[in-house]
Amino acid sequence: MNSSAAPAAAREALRRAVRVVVFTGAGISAESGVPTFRGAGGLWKTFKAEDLASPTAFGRDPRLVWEWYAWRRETVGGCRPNAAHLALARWILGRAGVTLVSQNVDDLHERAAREAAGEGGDARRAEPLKLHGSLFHDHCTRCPHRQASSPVDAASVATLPHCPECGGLMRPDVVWFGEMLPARPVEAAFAAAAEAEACLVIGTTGAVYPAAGVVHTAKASGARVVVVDPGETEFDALADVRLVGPAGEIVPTLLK
Ligand code: BV8
Ligand code: ZN
Repeated sequence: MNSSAAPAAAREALRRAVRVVVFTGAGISAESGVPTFRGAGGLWKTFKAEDLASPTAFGRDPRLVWEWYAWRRETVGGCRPNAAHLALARWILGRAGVTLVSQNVDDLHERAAREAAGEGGDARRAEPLKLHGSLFHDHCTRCPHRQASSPVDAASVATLPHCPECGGLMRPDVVWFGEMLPARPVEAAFAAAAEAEACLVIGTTGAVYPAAGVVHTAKASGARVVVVDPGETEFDALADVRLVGPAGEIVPTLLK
C-alpha cells in the first residue's frame, strides 16, 4: 500500500504490535550528511567496495584502507543525529517491546539514544544491535584485543594503529565483504524478528545479506512490514505499507 491511507495504516500496525523490530541502513543517516553506499553520492561510487571494504584489500594495502576509514570517521564525527534518529530513540524509550537492528557502522543511533535518555537516563534500550560492526572501534588482526578508536596517522604502515597487547596491526571493527557477522547481535536480531508483529524498515536497499534476512524472517513470521525510503528497495515487494520520502520527515510524524 502506498497511498494517502498509508501513514495511518503504518501507525496502526506499529501501535497494535506488542513486539517490533526496526531495521535501519545508511539512508537513516543520509540527512545527517553521512554518505550512503549505493546512492547518487554513494561511497561505492567514489570507491569500489571490493577495493576497500574487504580483507583482501586490507591485506594488500592496509594504509589505503585505513586512510578511507579515517576519512569516514572524520566525516561522521562532524555529523549529528537527525530528526529520524531522535524520534526513533524517543519512541523506543517511550514504549516496550522494540528491538533496533542496524547495518550502520556510524554512531548516530547511539548518540540519539543518549540524547533521548537525557542526563542519568538509561539509553541502552534505544541502542542498536550492530550487524556490521562499529566505525569507532578497532580490533587487533592477531589477538582478541578490541578498543575504542583514536586518531589514525595513515602516513605509513609504521604509523598505523598497532595493538597495545601484542603489537599486531589493528583494523577497523567493521564487517567486510566475505566476513562473518558478529554472532551475538545476529542471533538476537533474528530471534527478535521471528517474534515480531511489526517490522519498520528505514533507509536500506536490502541488498546485503545475511543482514537483509532479518526483514524476510519478520515477514515470514507474520509481521506487518512498513518500509520508509525515498527510492525503490528490495523490500518493496514484501512491504505491507510503503512510506515514500526522506526518513527525517516521515519518521517523526509516523512515531509521534
Ligand atoms: C558474508 C561495513 C559470508 C563495512 C558492510 C558475491 C561475492 C561476495 C559476497 C557476496 C556475493 N553475493 C552475496 C554476497 C554476500 C555479501 C553481500 O550481501 N553482497 C551484496 C552486496 C550482494 N555479504 C557479505 O559479504 C557479508 N558476509 O556473507 O559472509 C560468510 C559466510 C560464512 C562464513 C564466512 C563468510 C558481509 C556483508 C557486510 C559488508 N559490510 N559495511 C563498511 O561500512 O565499510 S555493507 C554496507 O552495506 C553497509 O553496512 C550498509 O549498511 C550495507 C547495506 O547498505 P544500505 O545500508 O542499504 O545502504 P545503501 O547505500 O545500499 O542504501 C541506502 C538506502 O537509503 C537506499 O535505499 C536509499 O534510497 C535510501 N535513502 C537515501 N536517502 C534517504 C534514504 N532513506 C531514508 N531517508 C533518506 N533521506
Ligand atoms: Zn593484539
